[in-house]
Amino acid sequence: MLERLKEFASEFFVTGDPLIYGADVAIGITMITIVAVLTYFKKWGWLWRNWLTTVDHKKIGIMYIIASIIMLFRGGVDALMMRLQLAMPNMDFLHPEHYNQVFTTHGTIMILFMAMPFMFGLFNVIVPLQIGARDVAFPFLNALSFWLFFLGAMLFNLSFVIGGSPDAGWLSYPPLSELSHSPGVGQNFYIWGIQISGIGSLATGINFLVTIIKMRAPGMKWMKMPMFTWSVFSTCIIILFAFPILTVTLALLFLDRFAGAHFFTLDLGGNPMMYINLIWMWGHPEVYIVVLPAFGVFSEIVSTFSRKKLFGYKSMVFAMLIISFLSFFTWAHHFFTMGSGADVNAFFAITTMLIAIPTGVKIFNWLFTMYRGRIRMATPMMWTLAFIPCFIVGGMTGVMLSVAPADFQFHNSYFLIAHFHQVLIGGVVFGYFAGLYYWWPKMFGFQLEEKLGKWAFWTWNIGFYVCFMPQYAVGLMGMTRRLSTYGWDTGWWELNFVSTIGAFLMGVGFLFQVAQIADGIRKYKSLKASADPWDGRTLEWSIPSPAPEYNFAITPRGDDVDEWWEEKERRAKGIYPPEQPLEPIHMPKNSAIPFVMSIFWFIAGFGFVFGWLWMAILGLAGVGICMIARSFSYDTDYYIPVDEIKRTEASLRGSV
Ligand code: HEM
Ligand SMILES: [Cu+2]
Repeated sequence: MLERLKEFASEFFVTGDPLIYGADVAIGITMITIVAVLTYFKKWGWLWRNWLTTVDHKKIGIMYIIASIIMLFRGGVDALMMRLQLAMPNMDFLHPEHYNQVFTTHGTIMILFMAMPFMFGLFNVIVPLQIGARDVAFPFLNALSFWLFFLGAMLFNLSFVIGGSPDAGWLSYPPLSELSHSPGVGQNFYIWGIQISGIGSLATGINFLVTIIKMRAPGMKWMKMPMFTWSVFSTCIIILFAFPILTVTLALLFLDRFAGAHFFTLDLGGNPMMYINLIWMWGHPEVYIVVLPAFGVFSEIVSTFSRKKLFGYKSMVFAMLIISFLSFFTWAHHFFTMGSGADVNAFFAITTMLIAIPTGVKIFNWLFTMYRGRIRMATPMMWTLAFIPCFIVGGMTGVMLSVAPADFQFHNSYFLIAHFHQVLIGGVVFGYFAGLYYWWPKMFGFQLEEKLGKWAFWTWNIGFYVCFMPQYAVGLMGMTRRLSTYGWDTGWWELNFVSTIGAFLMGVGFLFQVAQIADGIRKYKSLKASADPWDGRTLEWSIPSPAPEYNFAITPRGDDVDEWWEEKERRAKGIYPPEQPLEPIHMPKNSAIPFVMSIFWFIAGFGFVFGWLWMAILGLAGVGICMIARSFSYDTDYYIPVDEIKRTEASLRGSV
């Protein structure tokens, strides 16, 4: 009996590596500390009422961002481990099979569990405030989306200590990801972690589409919407069409592994290339999903910090919609080498190049917005300025990759790694950082000090170029991606060594950011932010920081793109809007169901990962019961009485 238990435990838990034991201990200690702190300060009730059961879009947004920063840390540690391994030839720090796991978890976590939730966090906090709404269209669904994302991410991360990590790359190509080649449970963790969080992403996409279509302030016509909201709208259209493809593709892969189907196997009629086509039909749109909101953030910041209207508003909108559309017709540029022939490759090469046109239009619009503007160099603007050249180079190398014959050489080399990190870091990460710095006062009610922020900015930026510029070169010299080591005779080591230094500089940048935030939290009383610290232009700056739970005491109007700016101008001339009477505000009630239901999804996912059907069925039954419970709960809303609104407004406005 004891022997069998031991055998089970040694398969169930990941063993044998000191790094993992170290991580086990760290995870254990962190958990115990969290539980101890919550118990000691009697914060369990607070945690439950204010966070775990909340349906408030602002709090959900904050939880998304916290989770994504933790994931940035884990993905970043993965990256540094890989860079350490590659710093010198013949290094023995990560063994090949371990290296495979690390690049797989790094890529998956960075895109799905870092970029996506960071983006959803910004959507959540800002979109309702920008369009003058009280919440999103479906607050309950919104909470459910968050918890599905969170528990999906946790399921994926669990593979680090239980069962073993996936190691077939961030897109899990078959035949490598099939049972024949990956008999362990790692790929199952990959599939279920992404499936569960993917349902949440699809629901968020729908939620924000409906919110933007139905809940804009009176007067806010389509062409009066703030640019960030437009970017969210275009992104959500892509989510709506792309995520179902991901769900189906992973479901088919799971059927192959779980039920012996042959969709993508090498034999019995399966075809791995089918998977690769399908996954990129989601995967390419996915990269536009994460970058468009960054474009939205930059548009807001450029105009606020240049104190000018955004140049070329309409062309910005059309550029984004065209990019959303085109993003669905470029997927095959990821495998020009498949052998589909010159005509097919030419089609996908041209569609890819076409995307450079609307993107170029946007870049010129940002430049023209700055032209003759009175530019202020606060941190959000600095990240925006750094983004522009970085994204131009990243975009240009993308156009180089899209030249099909040339791609036979670039394909799967470090040239590609450098290219996509340049657009993902220079575009997406810099964009979300800029957004976080820009809206931080609105989220938390205090300002971050700029000094550490500037240190973070410079270390990240210098680190970025030091890390990735050498990779273009080493890629052209023949170094391929997913390579766990190389010899002295390759002539690659100097460039790799420099690259590793750059990676660690970015790590230092991250530490500066953590220090900046910790410092801000310590001194938050003295850093109190006003309602409108940047002299903003859109409606979110018209209400106190942080926004009260009902957002707007009186529904605002949205007659102009820069409604709040116009309003300030009118007020300066002494024209005030007529007093409007306050009315009770209709609000959604908190609910435990999203949290509990997602826990059941987690249980079901875990059951499927290990092929324990009883557990999967138990989990799914729990999900079903939660759905039924929700259908029969009628007590889901309440009104905030006028007195209470008056009190809240007086205390918030009084201190501003
Ligand atoms: C912070 C600095 C970063 C560094 C130093 C870094 C470094 C690396 C390294 C060394 C690899 C493995 C290359 C290989 O062996 O093939 C890699 C792969 C990858 N990275 Fe990063 N990375 C960083 C940030 C990011 C970010 C922010 C994202 C996405 C938002 C990202 C997405 C990916 C993806 C998708 C892969 C491919 C994984 C695969 O081959 O399956 N990385 N990165
Ligand atoms: Cu692509």
